[in-house]
Amino acid sequence: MGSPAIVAGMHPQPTLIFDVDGTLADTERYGHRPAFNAVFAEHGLNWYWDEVLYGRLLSITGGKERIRHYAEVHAPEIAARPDFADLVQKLHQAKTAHYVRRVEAGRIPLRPGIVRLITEARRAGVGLAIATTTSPENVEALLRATLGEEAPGWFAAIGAGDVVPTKKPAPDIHRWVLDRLDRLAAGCLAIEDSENGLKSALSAGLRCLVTVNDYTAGQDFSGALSVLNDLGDVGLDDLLRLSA
Ligand code: XBP
Ligand code: MG
Repeated sequence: MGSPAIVAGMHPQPTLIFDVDGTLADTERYGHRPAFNAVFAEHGLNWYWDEVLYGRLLSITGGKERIRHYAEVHAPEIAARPDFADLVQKLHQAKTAHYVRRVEAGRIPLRPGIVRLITEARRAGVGLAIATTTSPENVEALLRATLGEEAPGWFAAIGAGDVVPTKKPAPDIHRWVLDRLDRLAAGCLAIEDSENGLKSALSAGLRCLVTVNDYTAGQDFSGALSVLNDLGDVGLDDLLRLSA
C-alpha cells in the first residue's frame, strides 16, 4: 500500500495551471498586436488595430475569431467574399509566424515572479500546466525563448488554441487540461489575467488567482481568490495556501 498521500487519485502537491497571454507575459502588447498589424499591412489591408481598439477586440478570444469579428463589423465587403474563410486562415498563419519571430528574438520577457515561481514549483514537485486560447506554436516559442529548450517538457499538460471546440470564457480548455492531468479541479489552482479566463476556470470548477495587466484592469473578477498586479511578491507557499 503506498504512502497515504500517493493513494490513487490523490497527489502530494497541487498543480498550477497557468494562462499564457497576459499572465505568463505581456504578449498582447509586445507580440500579438504588432504581429496582426504587420500582417494586415503585408496583405494590403488598411486595417490597423491601435491599443484602444485592440483592447476592445480582446473580448473576442482566439486570433482567427478576432480577425473574423473585425472584418464582419468593419469590412463587411471582405467578410462577404467567398474566400473569406481561407483569407482568415492565411492571415492568422502569417500572424503566428510573425509572433513567433518576435518571441524568438527575445522581445517578450516573462512577467514579474513567473521565472522564480516556475523554478520553485519544479524544485518542490508542484505540478505545472498551461490552459490558453493562443496557438500551441506560440506557447512553445515563448517557453523556449524565456525558460530554455527543455521548458515545454516541464508542463504536464499544455492545452492551447483549437484543441477544444469552444474558447474561453467557455470551460473547455481548463476541462481538457484537467482531463490530461487526470486530476480533480480541487487539487489545482488556475492563474489568469482576464475576465474571460477567470470565467473559464471557474466554470471548470477551479479556484483562480488573477494577475491583471493594462488590457484587463477594470474587468469583472468576481469569484477570483485574489486579484493582484503581478506575482512579483508572491511566494510559492502563498500559491499553495490558496490552492489548499
Ligand atoms: C489570449 C487570446 C489569444 C491571443 C492571440 O489567450 O485570446 O487568442 O490573443 O493568440 P490566453 P492566437 O489569454 O488564453 O492565453 O492568435 O494564437 O489566438
Ligand atoms: Mg490571458
